Amino acid sequence: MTLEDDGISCMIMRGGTSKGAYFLEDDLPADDAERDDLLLRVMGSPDPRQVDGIGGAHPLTSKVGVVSRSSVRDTDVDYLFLQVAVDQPVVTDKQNCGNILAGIGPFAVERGLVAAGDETTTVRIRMVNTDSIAVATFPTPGGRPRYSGDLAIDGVPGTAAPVEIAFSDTAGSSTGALLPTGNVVDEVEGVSVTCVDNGMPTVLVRASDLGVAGTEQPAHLEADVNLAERVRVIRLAAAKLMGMGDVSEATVPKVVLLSSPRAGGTITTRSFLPVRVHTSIGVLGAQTVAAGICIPGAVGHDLAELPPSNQPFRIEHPTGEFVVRIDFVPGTTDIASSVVYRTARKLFDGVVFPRST
Ligand code: NQM
Repeated sequence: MTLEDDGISCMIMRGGTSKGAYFLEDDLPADDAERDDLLLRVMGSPDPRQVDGIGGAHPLTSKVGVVSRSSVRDTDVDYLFLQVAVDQPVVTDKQNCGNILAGIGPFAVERGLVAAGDETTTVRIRMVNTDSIAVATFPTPGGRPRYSGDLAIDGVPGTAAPVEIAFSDTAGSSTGALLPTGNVVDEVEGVSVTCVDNGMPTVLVRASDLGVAGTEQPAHLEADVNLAERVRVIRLAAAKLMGMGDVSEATVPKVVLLSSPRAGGTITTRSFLPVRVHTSIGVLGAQTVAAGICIPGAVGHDLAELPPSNQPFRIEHPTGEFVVRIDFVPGTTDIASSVVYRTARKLFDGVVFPRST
């Protein structure tokens, strides 16, 4: 029998504003190339509609979380994030994902990797992509994850149970430094940019420098072919300065267009994924924007309405705002830790049958 005939145990979850397929590492091939080939066939890639697989035909719904018992002391589980391209035969582990992360704790309890606590459960998660730690806490009354609850997050209809996620070592976790080029501002392709990495390598650009307001809806920005080309060349050139090499096949760094806040928040964002435009903003993406705009002289610093200390950052995006609480090392703009609230929901649990090779 083959995996095509027997299928593979799989849970589909919404994690934050994303959706993905969650697997136990042991249920997937040990060889990375074989695993990636299998995941393309599970998700239905490459195909713009992913019609022959379970992918959702958008980068935000073509994601995979791979979970195992942690081999590292002081953490409970290892979480490897894999982005499965929609219309290309590409699976990449080069980026992390804080939205799919929101489902990892509940999934670990569902699969028996972590014992549930009495009312709530805290799971220490090693994010393998960036070798950094996230601590997730969520309700588990009666020993099972409870998904229903009262928390609304922008970009998701309705309400669900909160998943609190605390991060402590995100600065430079993908590139080695909060400011990977060593500069607060670089000139790239005639535009001032700030390259920053607080968990998600990102190139901050003033929206007005690219001839847009920064409040346009994603479909409008995606339809602008001149803008797409400017974003593409800026990203490729900035990535070289960030020490990331040729990123033409990679999904990082992201390019985020910044403009002043319009709804009482901290800053307005439009985040390129890097081709499609995010309908909200990523978790680590939002934390990276927050970290960047705090730095005096950085792109966006003069556009931002920075919150008073002890108040959260409210990062405005196309479907609302993303709230992130950041604790700084006293007297500096260095990030000590951050906390976000997400929700996650089990949508389906069963067996998935990949397309044959
Ligand atoms: O930045 C999309 C998402 C993400 C990433 C992306 C994310 C994060 O919203 O932590 O969550 O930027 O590709 O799922």
